[in-house]
Amino acid sequence: MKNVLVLGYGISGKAMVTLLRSKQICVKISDQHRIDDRDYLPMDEQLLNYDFDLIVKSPGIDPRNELINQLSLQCEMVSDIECTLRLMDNAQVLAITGTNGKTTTTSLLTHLLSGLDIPVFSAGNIGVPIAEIAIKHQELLNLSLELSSFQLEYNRTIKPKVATILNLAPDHLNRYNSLDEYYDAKFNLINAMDSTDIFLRNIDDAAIVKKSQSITNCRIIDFSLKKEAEVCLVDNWVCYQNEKLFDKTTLTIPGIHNLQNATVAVMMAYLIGVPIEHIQKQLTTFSAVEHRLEFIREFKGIQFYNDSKATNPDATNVALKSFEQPLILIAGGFDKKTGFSELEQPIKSIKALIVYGQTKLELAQFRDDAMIVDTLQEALDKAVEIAREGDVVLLSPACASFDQFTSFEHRGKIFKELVSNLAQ
Ligand code: UMA
Repeated sequence: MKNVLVLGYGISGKAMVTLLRSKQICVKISDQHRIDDRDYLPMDEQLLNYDFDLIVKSPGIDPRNELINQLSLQCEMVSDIECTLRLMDNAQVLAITGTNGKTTTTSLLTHLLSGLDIPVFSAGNIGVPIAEIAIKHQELLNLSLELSSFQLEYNRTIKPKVATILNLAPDHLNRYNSLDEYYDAKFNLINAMDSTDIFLRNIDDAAIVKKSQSITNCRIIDFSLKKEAEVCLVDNWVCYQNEKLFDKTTLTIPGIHNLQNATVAVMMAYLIGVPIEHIQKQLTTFSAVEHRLEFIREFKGIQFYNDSKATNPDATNVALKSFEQPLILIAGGFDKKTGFSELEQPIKSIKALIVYGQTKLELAQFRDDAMIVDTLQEALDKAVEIAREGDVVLLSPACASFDQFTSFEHRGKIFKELVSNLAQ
């Protein structure tokens, strides 16, 4: 690797450039916005005239863009993850993708691997560019890697020791031409794995089972919370073969989806040789990830939860199943063209629906009494007006945030501020 073009100068692009320069590799940088750097090149067809031996594309750049497509035909194009791993020989990679639960599982895995002789770091879609880890750490380490479909679009060489696809559900349909294409991008995760590597397969997910029929390149271990499998529930225990891994009642994170996330994280830790006593001890001290079914406060007997990370209908569906109290749902946001049909039934059975943002009318059609407002502040005001003691007010948008916020973290932070400011 001598001459590399980095496309996109966001957090992953910047870390990538720093890493490449630290290895004395010639770098050019291109971004749709002009940046102040001696190696900047405008993002236009002039790029086709250069002779690069590798192009690193930031995940946010759509590969269907004409220029990007032409560049990828002319030169090998990879993600920042793939490029960084080619430059790292000190990492044992444990990789997690799927539509929902990635961040919780990645964080939990990191927690389970903490306190051992080998240090562990979370990286990838979780918000930490992998190149940042490579710059700072040359020692042997475990990498708990959260990967989005965007980061897997071209993958040919990422080779995790253990990998999983947690689940598959419609998302990002503004980026892919079909659901199949989105699911295929996720399955690129296992392209380079061999018989020494393990794919943890969720056999409770029909789409995963269907798409994984022809996998022969790596070892597969099936897990299920509903039926018998190599990893499954026996009474309250999640077991692997004859070994009791953990008692589900010791989990600190609620819901069946979190039991599944924990099963994966525990199996990954177990498969790389972490003692089961250490895993079980760590499990009891893990707390929920910010913006994911995060309890904010109780006000006048009403509980407020921030689930801003629910950026697709499946995630909201899971959140709705996690409560038994009367529920007031605040939903809506940027339109990713996913459609919301899977929310129709669950939304009918909750106490009230308040919608805001770009998708508000599409969501409102599921209930005649849906309350339609414009902003998150108005949505919260409405929720407080109608909520009674014992109710739960849940922000679980089922949509991305970009119509009114810069990110789901921004949206969640604002919501938490608004809730915290509710006067006693
Ligand atoms: N840009 C272009 N042309 C384009 C699009 C973007 O030049 O067509 C430029 C922008 O001007 C900007 C840069 O690219 O300067 C932004 O790059 P990026 O959008 O790839 O974002 P990064 O800041 O590098 O962050 C990325 C991930 N972003 C996306 O996938 C959109 C982060 O995931 C990830 O945490 C980070 O790398 C570190 O690995 C975020 C995300 O929204 C959280 N992920 C999606 C999701 O979870 O649903 C997939």
